[in-house]
Amino acid sequence: MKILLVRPPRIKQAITVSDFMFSEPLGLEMIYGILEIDHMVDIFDMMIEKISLEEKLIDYKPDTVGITSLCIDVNKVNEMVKKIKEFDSTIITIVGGTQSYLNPDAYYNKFIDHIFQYTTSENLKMFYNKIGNLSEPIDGILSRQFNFKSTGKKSRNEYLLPNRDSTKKYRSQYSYFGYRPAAIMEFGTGCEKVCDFCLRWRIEGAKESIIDLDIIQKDLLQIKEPTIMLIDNDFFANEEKIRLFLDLIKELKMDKNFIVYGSVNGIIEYENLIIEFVELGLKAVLVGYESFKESELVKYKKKSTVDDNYKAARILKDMGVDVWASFMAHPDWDKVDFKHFRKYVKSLEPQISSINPLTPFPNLSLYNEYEDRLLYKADDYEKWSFGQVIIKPSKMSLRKYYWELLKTNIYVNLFINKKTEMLKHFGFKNVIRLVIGSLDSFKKYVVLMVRR
Ligand code: B12
Repeated sequence: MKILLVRPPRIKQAITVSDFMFSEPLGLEMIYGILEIDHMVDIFDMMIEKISLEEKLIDYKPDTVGITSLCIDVNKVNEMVKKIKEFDSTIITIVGGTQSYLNPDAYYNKFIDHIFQYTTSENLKMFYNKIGNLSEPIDGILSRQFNFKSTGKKSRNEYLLPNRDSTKKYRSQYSYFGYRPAAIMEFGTGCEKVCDFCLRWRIEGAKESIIDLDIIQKDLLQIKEPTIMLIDNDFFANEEKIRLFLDLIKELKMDKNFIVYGSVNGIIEYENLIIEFVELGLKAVLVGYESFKESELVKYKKKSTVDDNYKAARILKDMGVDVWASFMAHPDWDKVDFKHFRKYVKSLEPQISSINPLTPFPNLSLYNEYEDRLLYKADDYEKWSFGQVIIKPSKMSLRKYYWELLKTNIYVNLFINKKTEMLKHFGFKNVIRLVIGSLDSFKKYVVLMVRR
């Protein structure tokens, strides 16, 4: 069987971070690792490719095309499968990824044959061995021939050993902020913090667990890039986890730059372990400070306070670790709030900051809370990028709110983001790439503002 695995192209009209954070399609590399044993497989990354999908179909002649997808990709994926079926109706079309886990119904249409709601080595092997000849539904797979009904067995995506060589031709372009090339991997899944605005624990579960160490070890040894971004929801979740990872990279004599997502609480609690991690290559931590208001942190069910944010910032600064901070703009902020917020960001002294409007994704309880203030419908997929204002502001017009966001972003980029430090760490070419990426998001904000 000839299998083509595709990542959809960038969604031009959506506000995304993919100009700064542009990592490999890890999910596709994982299924490649399983499927290559019995089949001929190729990955086609349309975020990079210059040739069109039609050209690839003519050239590769696949029997089946599998597409990965995130929330904003739905319309594009549905357009792609239609084109594939029009090109050759016998090609079997399959969709997987975060969107099919969270909202598979977005794909119930006549151009899609199967949806992987969750993926395990077991359902993958079983499905691809029986493909085109299914007599009954398979766990985790919603097939059109069974009216998109599965067996009802619930589970989650399994973390499999990716084949990193499957994206060899693209790897030099995968990056994380200024680090390029960079690989991504996960060491522990799940998150026990269960913050109200966050989707990640809904995808991976509310329980922390370490991934099979055999997979981790094999994976660490196959990664050739000098930088590894660990995509764990909170790398500093507990002492045992950090200890285990540090011992492992010491044992494997890894000489890499590491970037992690880390919680404020973890930074404070495991300061001593983080000092050790810095000696072993930790370069930057993505920290969700989220807000300057105590009341909002409580409402978001964040387990940290405004004061904790300052403590964490001080700890990382003293260790010389870069902080890539993220914040959420609340729709009830007024002009004065934005002003206080800018001051607050400055006082935390992060190297880089990003500010996203609060996004009550349909799978979150926040969605019901803000349902009557939503500016877009749940199926306006391209709008749900976490970069666009989704909740109607209460203290100013939408245009003024966009203006405040734009002003804040410009202020942060010009006066807070540390350009000289970035130049030192990332080099001229990478900084230019980041600046161009920021200008592109500014441009999109200006368009949104003017259109209002
Ligand atoms: C790495 C990452 C990225 C990478 C690339 C992701 C990719 N798949 O292409 C980059 C940096 C480019 C990225 C960008 C964005 N991301 Co992102 N990202 C992540 C992150 C941190 C990890 C995703 C990951 O690799 N998981 C591990 C892999 C193995 O899981 P997986 O892809 O689901 O794959 C498994 C299965 O689904 C299955 N599978 C996957 N595809 C397919 C296909 C087939 C055919 C089959 C059979 C199976 C299958 O195989 C795997 C095995 O189990 C998650 C957070 C998280 N922890 O989930 C956010 C996350 C997925 N991103 C998110 C968002 C919102 C975005 C952006 C829109 C943000 C923005 N404003 O820019 C952009 C969109 C980019 C674009 N299209 O232009 C949201 C998704 C929300 C949603 N409902 O879809 C998440 C959950 C973070 C969040 N905010 O909550 N992201």
